[in-house]
Amino acid sequence: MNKQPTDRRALIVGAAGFVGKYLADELNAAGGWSVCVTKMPQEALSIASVTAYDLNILDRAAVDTLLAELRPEVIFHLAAQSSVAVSWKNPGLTVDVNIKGTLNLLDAVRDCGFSPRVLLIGSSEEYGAVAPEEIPVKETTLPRPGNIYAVTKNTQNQLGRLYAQAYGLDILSTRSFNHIGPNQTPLFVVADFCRQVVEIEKGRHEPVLQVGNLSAKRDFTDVRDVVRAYRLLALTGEKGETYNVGQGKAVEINAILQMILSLSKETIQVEIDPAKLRPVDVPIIEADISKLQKATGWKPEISLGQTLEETLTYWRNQA
Ligand code: A2R
Ligand code: GDD
Repeated sequence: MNKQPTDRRALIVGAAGFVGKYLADELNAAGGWSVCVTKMPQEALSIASVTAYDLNILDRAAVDTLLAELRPEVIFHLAAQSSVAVSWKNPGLTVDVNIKGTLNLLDAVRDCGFSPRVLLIGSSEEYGAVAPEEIPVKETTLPRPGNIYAVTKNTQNQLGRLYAQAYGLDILSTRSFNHIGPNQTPLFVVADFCRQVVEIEKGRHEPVLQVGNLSAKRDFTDVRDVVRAYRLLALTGEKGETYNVGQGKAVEINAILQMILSLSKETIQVEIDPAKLRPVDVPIIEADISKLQKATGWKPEISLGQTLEETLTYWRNQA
């Protein structure tokens, strides 16, 4: 893809995880963007027509240096400790990366001498245990974060709003609901279930699938729809605002499990693994996406069934 001098310069921070490559592909396919990405020094990342830089966001001086070198017009901040389960086990790391790391980025943007737009990727987990009458949640719903990851993402959101107000920075935030698709790590539920089914299909595991809390309801969107929302928000979202990014419909984890099991010919038993149950797991998280739709015209296009099929196929194609 030829980069034009007029292309918007995008920097994706934390691009070697699940979402980063999809976002780079989305920007490249849409055209009009010239894309650079960052990864942690130990991570491998190769994306066609994209330059990757090593960056640990806990190193403030390194953030300054990179911004001065690249002078991005839009920064997509994906870097995070992104797992709720891991945040219970490693709260210190989660606080460091998600709060101190974000602060380093915001301070670097404040001091860089130009005015990039920054899209901070937050989480639906920020809402926590809302009352039944507050479902689906709007951006104005009072957040009551119910786990360490959620607390850090809500702090990120508040820092973003504060820096936008106090310093006039062009910062906006998402609250992204569960996103899924091929290439996600099996720390997360759909990838975890698909990987286990394939292990059973390949005869590497007895036909018993280990699960956590099946009664939770979550709002799942294909990662390719999610990154399209991020691109559109970068173009037409409003400074200082927060946008829910989700499907707008919650589905019980048990229903997801049954859909995945129905895609396999194996007869598989389901067993609860107490280690997969969390100290707190809010019963339902469902998005009101009218604000996002009004701002961008976005709507999800990929069905849950298609995403589950493609994710299972992805795992079947792994060695
Ligand atoms: O922890 P690693 O080695 O997997 O690297 C992750 C990276 N990361 C960092 N990057 C720069 N400086 C740090 N100190 C640092 N710590 C972690 O951020 C990983 O490559 C990336 C995040 O990718 P995932 O964990 O796969 O998250 P995903 O699904 O791409 O979600 C993107 C955003 C995150 O902010 C989530 O909290 C949110 O969407 O849902
Ligand atoms: N991981 C996992 N494994 N979760 C399970 C399992 C299992 O075997 N069984 C049931 N669950 C339930 C969890 O208890 C939770 O209610 C739900 O499935 C989704 O869990 P995860 O897929 O681990 O995701 P998450 O909701 O904790 O966090 C993800 O979504 C957030 C947005 O809501 C991550 O992508 C976060 O980064 C993101 O912000």
